[in-house]
Amino acid sequence: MLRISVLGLAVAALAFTARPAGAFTLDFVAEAAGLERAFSSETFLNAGGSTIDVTAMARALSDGSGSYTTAPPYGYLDDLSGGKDGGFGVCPTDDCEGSPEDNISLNEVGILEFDSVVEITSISFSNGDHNDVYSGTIGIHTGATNPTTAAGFNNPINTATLVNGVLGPISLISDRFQFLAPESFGRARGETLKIYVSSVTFQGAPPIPEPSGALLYGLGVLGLLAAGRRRRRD
Ligand SMILES: [Ca+2]
Ligand SMILES: [Ca+2]
Ligand SMILES: [Ca+2]
Repeated sequence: MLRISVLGLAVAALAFTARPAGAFTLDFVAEAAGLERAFSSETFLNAGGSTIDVTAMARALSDGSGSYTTAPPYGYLDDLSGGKDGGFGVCPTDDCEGSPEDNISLNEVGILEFDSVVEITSISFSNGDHNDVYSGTIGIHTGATNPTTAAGFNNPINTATLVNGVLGPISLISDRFQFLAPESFGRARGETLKIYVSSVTFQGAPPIPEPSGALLYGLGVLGLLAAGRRRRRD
């Protein structure tokens, strides 16, 4: 009887701890429209007007055979090509205007850093030809560490699960996400194995269960009742 009451109060208490309201979409295709550019780091979204900032950056795998062993690459926003979506890519220099190196290719890593923990629920990708991504494995690494190999990425996702280039619904919870193209997971290279991150949909992280004021109050009342019962029995 007592256990059931405590459980009921705990459930009621959790219901009060709601996650930040709303889902947000970070639309890199829209961000790039008419304003294609390279950046070392750039903040893109102030979600909900005040709550969540997202900063995009780039780095290279340090053990890779790519051409970035000396200088770090730049993040890049690539505009439409032939009317087809591009988005967030990585450029080896600060200028990829008219260059095919503007996407995330072999050993390049695109990074999104949020200023609070979020849950990513879907991601859309385009490939180097600005078509939907359908082949290979995309690496998404969550957390603060910087893996130096593709194998070190903790969320390698087979793109066979993508529909129209969209990965979702998924649940990736972190404040830092790193993206690696299919090219980095094998010897094959080609435009179909490069990626742009076209858009990311996310919401505030699910609440971590913790005693709330309501639960503590409920437990206090139960304690008083139990004490009263013990006193009567004595
Ligand atoms: Ca392009
Ligand atoms: Ca371009
Ligand atoms: Ca590139």
